[in-house]
Amino acid sequence: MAAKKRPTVAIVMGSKTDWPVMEFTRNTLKEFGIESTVKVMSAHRTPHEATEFAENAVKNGYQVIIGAAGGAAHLCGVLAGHTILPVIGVPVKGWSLDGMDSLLSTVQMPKGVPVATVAIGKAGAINAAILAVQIMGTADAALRRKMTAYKKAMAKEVLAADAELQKELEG
Ligand code: RP5
Repeated sequence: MAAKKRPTVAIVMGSKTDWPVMEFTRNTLKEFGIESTVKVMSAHRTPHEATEFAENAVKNGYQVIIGAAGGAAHLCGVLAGHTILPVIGVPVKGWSLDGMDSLLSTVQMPKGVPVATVAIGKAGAINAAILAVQIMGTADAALRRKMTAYKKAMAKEVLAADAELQKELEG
């Protein structure tokens, strides 16, 4: 039996309620053959665990951390403050303000500690995975080839949708 690959990406969510969105991240990574660890850890509710996880992330073989949180979304900033790995932040829609609170509290990091913040919600969850693949692809030719194929497939889909629309408009 082949040994299971060690995960290179960590997905860290502030709550299990973020999972319906962050499942898109895990599934997109899987499309590229990338294993991920998924953890629930909160900057506010379990600050010790979140800090410890980030501090040990390099030692544990991770190359990228993807964080996700809603509301006063400090998780990604805390993770970024405790690791030298790139941290990608997904703002999750909270219970009010339509995700603007999560977006601003994730993106507005002080100089020296970036969080690569993607779009709010599902699009961001998918893009976080794509960005992680692109980051890791800088040192991995096979991943770069997969990214090229992914982009080609995406373009093909758009062109097919356009052809279908043109037909409908003509008919
Ligand atoms: C954040 O608060 C979590 O990331 C989640 O998006 C939000 C609400 O958490 P729950 O109250 O649903 O656990 O920390």
